[in-house]
Amino acid sequence: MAKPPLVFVLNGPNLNMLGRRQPKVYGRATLADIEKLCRERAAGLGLAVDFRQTNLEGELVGWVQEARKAAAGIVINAGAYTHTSVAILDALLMAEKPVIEVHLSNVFRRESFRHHSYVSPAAAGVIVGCGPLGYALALEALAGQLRGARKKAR
Ligand code: DHK
Repeated sequence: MAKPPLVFVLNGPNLNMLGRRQPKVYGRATLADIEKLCRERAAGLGLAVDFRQTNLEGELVGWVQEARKAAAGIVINAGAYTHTSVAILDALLMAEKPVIEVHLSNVFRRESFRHHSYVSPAAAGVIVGCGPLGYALALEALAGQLRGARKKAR
């Protein structure tokens, strides 16, 4: 049987603190809970998941570069780097893979500096404010993108 397409689920700074970090904004789920949710949803969609978190911008850039060869698509919550990182945008544009951007909180109800995303220009879709469910929705959206790409290739 063919291997399931691999999706990188990449998480940026401070997301390792979920569960303890401003629960009113980010909820009580931990990153381990979100990883479990992703693995379950991915299995149902016929996808494999490589789930990672880092507090370092350069490491995120490296992982996006790695995805260029190793992954079929990318789900990314770049945390605060969403609002600052041209380097992550450049890496995502170079990856030429379907990208879905996720944010747990509704960034548009928060400070204005969170309203701008450097990730969005490289994203096929953006999911904000749905909490951990947003990751499951992102995987569903990505599965749809990958199915579409396969149909076109036939
Ligand atoms: C996570 C962060 O760490 C923030 O810096 C973003 C995002 C929002 C989230 O909602 O998942 O502004």
